[in-house]
Amino acid sequence: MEKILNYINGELIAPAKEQWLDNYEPATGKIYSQIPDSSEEDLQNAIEAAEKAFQKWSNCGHETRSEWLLKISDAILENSTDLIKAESKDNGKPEKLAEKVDIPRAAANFRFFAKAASQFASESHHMEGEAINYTLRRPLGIVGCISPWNLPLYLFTWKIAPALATGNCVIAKPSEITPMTAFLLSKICKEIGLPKGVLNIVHGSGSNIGQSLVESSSIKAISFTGGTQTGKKIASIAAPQFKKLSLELGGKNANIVFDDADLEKAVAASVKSSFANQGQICLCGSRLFVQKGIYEKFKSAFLEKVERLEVGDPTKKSSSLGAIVSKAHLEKIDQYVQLSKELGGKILAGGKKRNLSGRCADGYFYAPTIIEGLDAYCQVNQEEIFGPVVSLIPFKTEEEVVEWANCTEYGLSASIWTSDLNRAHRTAEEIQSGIVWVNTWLLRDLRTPFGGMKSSGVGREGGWEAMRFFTESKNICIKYR
Ligand code: TXE
Repeated sequence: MEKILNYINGELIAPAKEQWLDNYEPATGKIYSQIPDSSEEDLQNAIEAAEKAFQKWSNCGHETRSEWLLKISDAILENSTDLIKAESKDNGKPEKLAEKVDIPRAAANFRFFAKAASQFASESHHMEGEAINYTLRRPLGIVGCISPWNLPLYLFTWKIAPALATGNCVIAKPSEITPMTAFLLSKICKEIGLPKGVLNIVHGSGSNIGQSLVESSSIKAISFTGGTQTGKKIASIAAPQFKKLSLELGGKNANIVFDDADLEKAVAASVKSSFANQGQICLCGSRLFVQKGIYEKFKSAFLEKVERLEVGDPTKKSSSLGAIVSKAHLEKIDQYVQLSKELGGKILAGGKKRNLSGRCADGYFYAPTIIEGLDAYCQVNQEEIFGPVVSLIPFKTEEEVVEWANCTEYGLSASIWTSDLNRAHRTAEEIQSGIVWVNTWLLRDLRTPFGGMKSSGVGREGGWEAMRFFTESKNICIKYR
């Protein structure tokens, strides 16, 4: 049975207490590896390593850091075959999705912030004839990066890259449900000789090593992506320490199709935004609002495409949906679908687990599910399901759909489909979310601010937002007359 190891001070080592957690393959329901259930001792070793490395790393200059990040990016691409297989096996997603999205994006994250490191500058403010102010931006020190299981390497590297680019040393904890590609990343970093202690990867449960990481006074910031409830817990610990916090949390995103939308494009994109990654992307459009005039046409075209989606073995090219990440999450999804029936919802497609044969007979599979007939305020349309489940809701007017889109506690992203430019700008302005796509979905420019409002989080990732999050600014004023 393969044992995943911690990466501390440049070495791959077992947890001090030799305690391990089982790691499951979602497609087969079988344990296929073990991960460290790291403890306080492992964290202290990692902090010591990071403290030893910080002086040199924070002063080696942006060109050197930029070169190291490019080396990691190149090495990810060189190892992409293994990383793709590992990501799919660990998360349950189709290999073709890991190949198209997860692994290329992990390499792109390091490349993007390698370039950012060489361009990052700050401001000066001239008091004519009297003084000059300049803003000095210095790294925070040792920072913590904690990531979820849905886009494992993609989100793990999205935090680590800017933290390293700005001269911090990092202690990173991947989800205990999908640790494998983080382990492969640590092997890559060891292989290329990344200076010891600059990046430390500790594995284990959120309530154990995760919580210790947040609690430690040696950790000057936490960049977290995960559930809203966990975000609240982390904030309650970090806030009294005045620790910098970036929280990317849950979503219950609106996907709004007006009568004048390009029907074919809206349907095709809505299939993706409803079911990509088994609906386990916080940016998925789980509430599909369709204006009455186009509702029936949209519904039949959408249904026709969804019924053709294949739920299958993630290693098969023909599989559009792979396995749900865990048994517990599969049950959570099914409970919401059963609840929607009790609330009077009509199941237009799916609505139950999928039982596959062969090696996947005991895997965690769920049919892409479309629910109709539930109002915007019911529990199923208010709470995050985070699975291949979408609620189809007809609406009459722009005012009505904006009110419904904004009526949840979340505010992460939204999509709007219309050919009326004024309406696009008007509605985008009204929607309470950090990200709005018009006539597209998940089109990403890494320079843009990424994040949500309300219960979807605090702070923004991406571009200069991330570089500023991981630095402390100091204004220095020099009087010269
Ligand atoms: O979250 P969890 P999950 C949301 C998504 C869903 C959830 C799925 O909508 O609700 O996250 O991810 C660690 N102290 N997003 O279930 O449990 C845990 O070990 C410190 C939104 O993984 O919050 C894991 O590494 N750490 C997002 C990480 O937190 C703790 C995109 C996330 O675990 C901890 C992805 C604790 N007390 C998912 N408890 C977006 N907005 O982009 C757990 N962890």
